[in-house]
Amino acid sequence: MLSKINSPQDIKDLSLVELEVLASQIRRYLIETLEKTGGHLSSNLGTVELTLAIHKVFDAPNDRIVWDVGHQTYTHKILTGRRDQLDSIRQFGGISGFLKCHESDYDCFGAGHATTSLSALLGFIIADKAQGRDNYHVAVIGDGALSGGMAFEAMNTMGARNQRAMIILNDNEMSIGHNVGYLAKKLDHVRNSPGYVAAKNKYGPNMSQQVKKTLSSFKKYLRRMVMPSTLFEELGLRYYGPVDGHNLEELIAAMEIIKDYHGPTVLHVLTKKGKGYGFAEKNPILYHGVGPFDASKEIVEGKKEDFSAVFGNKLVEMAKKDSRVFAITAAMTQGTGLEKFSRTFPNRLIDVGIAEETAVTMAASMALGGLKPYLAIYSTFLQRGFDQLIHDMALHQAPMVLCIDRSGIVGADGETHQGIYDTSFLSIVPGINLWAPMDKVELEAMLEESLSFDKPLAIKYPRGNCPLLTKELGNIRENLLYSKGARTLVVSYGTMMEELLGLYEEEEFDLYNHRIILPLDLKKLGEVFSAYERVIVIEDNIYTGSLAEKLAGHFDIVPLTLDDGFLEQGSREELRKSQGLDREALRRFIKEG
Ligand SMILES: Cc1ncc(C[n+]2csc(CCOP(=O)(O)OP(=O)(O)O)c2C)c(N)n1
Repeated sequence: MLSKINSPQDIKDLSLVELEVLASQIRRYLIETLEKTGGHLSSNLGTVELTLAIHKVFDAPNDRIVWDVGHQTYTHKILTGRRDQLDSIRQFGGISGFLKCHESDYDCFGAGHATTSLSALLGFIIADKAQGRDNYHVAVIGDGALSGGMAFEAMNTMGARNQRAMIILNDNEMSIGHNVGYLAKKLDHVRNSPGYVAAKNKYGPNMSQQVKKTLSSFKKYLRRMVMPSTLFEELGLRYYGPVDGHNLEELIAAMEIIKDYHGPTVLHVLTKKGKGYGFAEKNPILYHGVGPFDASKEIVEGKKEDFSAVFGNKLVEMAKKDSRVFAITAAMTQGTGLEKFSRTFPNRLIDVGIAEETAVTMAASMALGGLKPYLAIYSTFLQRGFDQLIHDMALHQAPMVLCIDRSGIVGADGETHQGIYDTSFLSIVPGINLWAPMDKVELEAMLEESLSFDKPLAIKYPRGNCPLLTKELGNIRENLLYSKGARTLVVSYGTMMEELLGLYEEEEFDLYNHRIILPLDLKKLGEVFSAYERVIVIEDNIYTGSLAEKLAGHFDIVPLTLDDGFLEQGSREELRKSQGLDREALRRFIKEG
């Protein structure tokens, strides 16, 4: 059946039984494909029926369907003409792992970062109404994404405007890890509320028959749950649910009943992350994002020595001897290497949910309040806390530490996730100190040094393996010159250093490890640079705002950076090559200019 589905029109006339068969075929296709490509497995297995129901009930692309983050939209891609391209997902030149407006007319709004969907939906409602369109507006947002402030900002306006909209809350009790915060508890209450349990017990597995018998009694059931969900009602959104997100009949009936309500509604849908694939159901965190794997076997997590793990281990060591050390994460405990910290010091890890703005401001006041907070955050997500960096951290000179993970090229997640802007946007934050270790020794030394550092500090490091390159550390608060008396000097830091140290062994140039990126010590740099005929500055950051651009304002240097703009998806090697930053291109550039 799956091979005949080329657009949402092809599912409109399918019977319930046929849709159920299609759902299981899609699940199998997802597992078989992701085995080869990798991708966001658990979240996608959880949204198969939900996506089928949405495309059955609504008429995309005329009706607007906005997906939050977009990592759970593989079934949507399959149903909207991209089935045969799924095996290129997240690869160089292939389809995106998220939604992109230019990839399909059915992707009305692209994303990658969480919690933009409700604000985006609001904009479409206003635009469509203003131009006389009478289409439906649907947003799908996860319970994790709902922890972000933008969702509440948008609901606040939606409630006041009181225009027709359906917010589908895809509640699987998980963000990437377990969901946190009071809201998560509140949603949990709904699952376990006497009302829901009683209704489930009354209609039980026969809920579907109940639906068939009379839609109006199902409607009553949907509204019985108002009690535990006053949160939405108080904001002026009408709450319905919860419904079983893997029961197509329930889902379709609920959407049909609610869709013509004149104001904004919330349909609370309960799903299971990893649904239908035992290993992923058992460990949805591990299967949230996977590389290629063998579906017949459980993935065994190897011991990692990436930058995140080195950071996490070192922070545990520091916290043991200094009770001021606290860790902060915005829903990224696993990704940022803080799992061990969370087990060792559960009360000293503050997970604020997908709320980067709060994470930055809270870190600032924790620091002013006498603690030593380490905010571990991906470069790309720190973008959301930019105002807070200036207004709360810098203005107060708060001695907090930003531990910026996934700096530089990140790879398969593409444009929305590249960490290629951080040197640029941090460099305009007044008084910022920005350090970039090239390896394990430097990262550990910088973290150690940070304990007694009393100004705002950002330490940035890339995704992936943390090498051991240091032969001589020197004073970690200063930059380091590797010299063989050449006439060309290459200046770089962090991620690019591994490749450059390799080339240094083979080619005729000196190398300056500019690990203290900011502030610039112009006097010292002037002295160093004056000994060379040519100075090349190499970085995996866009040119505007880069170290290279700053140095070009003072010295005669040749920049080699990433191009300004967006950087697509692909492996780090492919992307470096596309930007002339791979080993051979670097060699040529250094030799020939
Ligand atoms: C602003 C931002 N912070 C962090 C992330 C990383 N992230 C991607 S998916 C995800 C969990 C989202 O949970 P939920 O919305 O419940 O979706 P689920 O995967 O459970 O379906 C997180 C934290 C992000 N994409 N954007």
